[in-house]
Amino acid sequence: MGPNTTSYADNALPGAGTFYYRLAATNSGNGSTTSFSAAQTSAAALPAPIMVNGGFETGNFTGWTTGTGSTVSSTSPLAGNHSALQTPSAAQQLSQSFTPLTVAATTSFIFTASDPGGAGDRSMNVTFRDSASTAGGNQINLRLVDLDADGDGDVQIFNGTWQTVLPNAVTFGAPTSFSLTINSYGAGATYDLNVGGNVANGLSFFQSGVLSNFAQVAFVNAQQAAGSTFKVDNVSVVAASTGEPFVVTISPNGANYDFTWTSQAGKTYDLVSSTDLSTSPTTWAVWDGRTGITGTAASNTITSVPGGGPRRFFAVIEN
Ligand SMILES: [Ca+2]
Ligand SMILES: [Ca+2]
Repeated sequence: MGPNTTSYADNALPGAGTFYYRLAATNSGNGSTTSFSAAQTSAAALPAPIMVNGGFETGNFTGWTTGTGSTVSSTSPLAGNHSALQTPSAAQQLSQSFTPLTVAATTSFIFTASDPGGAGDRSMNVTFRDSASTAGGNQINLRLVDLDADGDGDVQIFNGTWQTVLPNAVTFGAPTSFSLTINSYGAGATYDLNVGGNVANGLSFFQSGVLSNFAQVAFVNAQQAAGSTFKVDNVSVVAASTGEPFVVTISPNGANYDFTWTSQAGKTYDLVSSTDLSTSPTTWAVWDGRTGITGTAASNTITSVPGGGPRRFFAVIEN
């Protein structure tokens, strides 16, 4: 970092957890002392895994709700040793519910589906529901069809009528990876579906205000033709982080220092310190009586903190 740099954003953290950064500052004014400080940064907490047994590697439907026609198959699995296999019937579905999400979430899965046969015949439906809805209620529906019976699968989304968003994008019988993100925009907004930002053909689709939250993924084989099947595997739901990165800035203030960090109302903060890094900052002593600092939205600043010698490490602890 260059001279007078007072902040650093690390966008390449491996995941949730607490990360420690050593900060060395050199003052060549008198050609002698190199001072050190340390700032502790916690990455914004990422949600725990949302889907249970999304790869069906338990060999059964642990975590899932099934209708008729659902089996776990070890024949030609799409990933690992097992996939879910769905055959058509009148009341079939394979679903999993989870704690309702109110942040953007991306659902991904691998699937393979057999050709439904005729023009417009359906093969696989995928439904996204909120916690209040049941089949036919508030939901976002996708389906795989072959509208023109050319042997290539077309992806449609229901928006009052079925809209084709990815024509001929799926080869029947070939494993296909698929993902889409459900977003919520603005205060109090309901979930919207936005497809197309990451697909090769550039087509897009937007449907607003469908869900009040996101709480279930369901796979349905609604094709009535005998013999139509699909497999699905590696189903995952990844929610966007809800927190802001925790950033600590240390600025010289005369002979002392000012500390500013991203903070939240309702939290309290302690400034702790140590002369070495051999112990965890959670065990460090409060420095300069700076404890129980009331958090305010966006950021907190404390001023005129003594540095305490040529080398000392600091951490801000969020409580
Ligand atoms: Ca699997
Ligand atoms: Ca087609």
